[in-house]
Amino acid sequence: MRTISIILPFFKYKHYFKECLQNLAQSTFKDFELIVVLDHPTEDIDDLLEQYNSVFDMKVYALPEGVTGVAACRNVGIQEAKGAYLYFLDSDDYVLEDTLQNMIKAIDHDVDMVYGMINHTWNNKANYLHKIENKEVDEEDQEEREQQRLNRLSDFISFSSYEKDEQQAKAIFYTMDNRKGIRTFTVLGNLYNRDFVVRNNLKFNENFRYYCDMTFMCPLLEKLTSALQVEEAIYVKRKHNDPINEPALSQEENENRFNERCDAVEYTRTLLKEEGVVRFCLDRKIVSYFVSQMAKKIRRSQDDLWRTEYFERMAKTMDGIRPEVMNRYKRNSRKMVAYLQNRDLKGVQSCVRRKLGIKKFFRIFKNKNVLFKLAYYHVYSKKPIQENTILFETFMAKNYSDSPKYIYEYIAKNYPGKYKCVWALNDGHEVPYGAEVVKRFSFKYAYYLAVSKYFVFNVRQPLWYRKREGQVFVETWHGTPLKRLVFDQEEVTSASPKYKQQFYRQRQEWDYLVSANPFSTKTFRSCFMYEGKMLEYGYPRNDILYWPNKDQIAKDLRKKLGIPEDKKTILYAPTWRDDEHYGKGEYKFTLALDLKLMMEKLSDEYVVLLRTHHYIADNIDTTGLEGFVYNLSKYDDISEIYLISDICITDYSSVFFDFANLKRPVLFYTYDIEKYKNQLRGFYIDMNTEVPGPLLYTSEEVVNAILNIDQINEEYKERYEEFYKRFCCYDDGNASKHIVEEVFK
Ligand code: C2G
Repeated sequence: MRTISIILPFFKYKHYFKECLQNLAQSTFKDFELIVVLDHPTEDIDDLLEQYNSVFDMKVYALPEGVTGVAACRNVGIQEAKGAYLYFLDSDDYVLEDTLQNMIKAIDHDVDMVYGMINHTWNNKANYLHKIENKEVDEEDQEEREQQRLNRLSDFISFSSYEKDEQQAKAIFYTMDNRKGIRTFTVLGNLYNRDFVVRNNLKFNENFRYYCDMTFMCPLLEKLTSALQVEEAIYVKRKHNDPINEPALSQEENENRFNERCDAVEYTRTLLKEEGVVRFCLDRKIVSYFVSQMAKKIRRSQDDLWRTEYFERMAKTMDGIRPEVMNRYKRNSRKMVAYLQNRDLKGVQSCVRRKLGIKKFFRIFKNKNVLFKLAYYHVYSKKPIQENTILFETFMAKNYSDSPKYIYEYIAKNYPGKYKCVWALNDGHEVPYGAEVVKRFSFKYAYYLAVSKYFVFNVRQPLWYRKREGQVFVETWHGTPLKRLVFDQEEVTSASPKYKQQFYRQRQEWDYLVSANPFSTKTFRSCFMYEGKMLEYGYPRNDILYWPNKDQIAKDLRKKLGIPEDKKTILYAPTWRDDEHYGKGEYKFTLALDLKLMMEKLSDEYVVLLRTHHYIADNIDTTGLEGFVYNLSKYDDISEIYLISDICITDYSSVFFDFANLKRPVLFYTYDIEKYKNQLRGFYIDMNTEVPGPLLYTSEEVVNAILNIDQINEEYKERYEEFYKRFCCYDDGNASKHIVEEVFK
């Protein structure tokens, strides 16, 4: 007999399932059987099953026609299991190498349940471990939380001691009470003694799609006679970062969900003792759900169901709560529940208002920055829209550059006085042609977000922006995509895990999206799931590369920057790395290019123009390289820098798509390409065969390439031509003109 039977239901998302199996194969504990139960999958997973059949002692079952759901899968698993212990594993989650081993090691007597820890993540194992190693989980914060948990535990034990001994109370606390919210009411992460489960005939209720866990877990906890905690046994529960295309069960939208929640609670109650502590916990969870989540919906939701049918349904469930449950709630929550039980909607609403009002007050008190948002919602958004006002923003107001700059200048030159132009710029520096400058996230900024008719942004609008009817949003974006973006990106490591969900809403507010080439058009449609109007005229930011006076501009700029007349220039413009950051929007950059070596070998002929990405917070130390390295990281506009660059070196930045308009040589210093491609981002085009220059892996190779640049030009001539035709085909110096004529008719 195997020690553990792992029960693994599979419904969809093969790539997660694959990862789950890969991680399980790395488990140091091997004495388990794997019971895979298929819930009518539509993806072809035969290859996976075949591959892992030889790795595990694996049995595969399929649910019969007409039967579906995770509850049914798990019941089949329980029925077929032969192991001493049961372990439920979901196909989109994973365990760490030592999870199972640690649990089994700790068992020194016969126990009904061994409960481990659940850690939540949005990432695959490599990125999850990276975050843990880099202590992105704040230790102080963790200690504080652990302390709070212990306080709550001792409170819980003293309160529940009338029925259970301390060990069991602790088990109930950890598996029911301590796991945040009713949503994470889960059977995952624990080992269950199979004998105990079978003896007590414990099963999942198959009528419930979302809330079946409580129907198994609650009676189990009530019958528990012994339990053991193993904190080092971590179950990694993964949230899906794409709830639009790949929702997890917990993210699925289904109008039946709410009623099911109430039904499941009511059904589970029938399995429990009226005055038992498990019943107490169950009731407490539904009360907490009501006062913290549902109440908000009763007040704010556009959907009237929350004030009618759902309100009634919740009231019915709430009629059944044990009276002592309410003793532990604050006065306002107690009143809210009492009003609900009396079917008094107005009463509930007034309690919610009070609760939210107090919350808002404390938020303002703690962070005065929210004041401008309140002004935005409650004052500015009620003012009329100003028909001729345009708000411009580039890279979160860090500089005056990119396509919004060129669109603005075109308007200023060709329609003087017609529009009131406003620029968001954090350092408040002046811009030509007299636009008003406002700081991002200030009262004035909030004001113009509310009243401007037009918006020209090269990044996303703030999350709190709500587009008003009549407003026109032009999104220029900021580069032809080489690295995978948003919905085409499997892992989201650097942005908020809710990135895709937020993006989905934000892109619906765009009326126009600028595309520099047919490739971008196609890619943006997929990666942004964008269905709106595409402006396919090239990038306004590249107009300058075609202007007739571009040589004069270059000459003036070289002079302004003090670049010696007799030297050629090498622009080094790398991008940022998703996994190397200090805080939000602040990234580390370690220079991997040996500038000293370059100086030694190249300084007779060249100087280097160093330009880091605007996300990079590190100031690159160029001591000892004076006169050879010019750090232009703070210079507003990279398009102007292209004009004075003879060679461009980048890595995975989109800069080369733009620079190629000049038909000057491009080199790729891709020292970490494997990691970037496989772990961090992935690419849309093959860097080995499609980019217009060589991939170089060491500083020596870079130096040699520059010394032999004519040879490289010759070697890459054909590929460069093809690349130019494919990516620079729209740019002709008139993108701003076309866009302005189309948008501002
Ligand atoms: N940029 C710059 N200096 C750098 C790197 C980038 O000025 N060292 C500017 C360029 O205009 C570039 C833009 O920032 O085109 C975007 O930078 P990327 O390195 O391509 O990275 P990212 O901001 O992630 O945008 O579709 C494009 C993608 O969204 C990439």
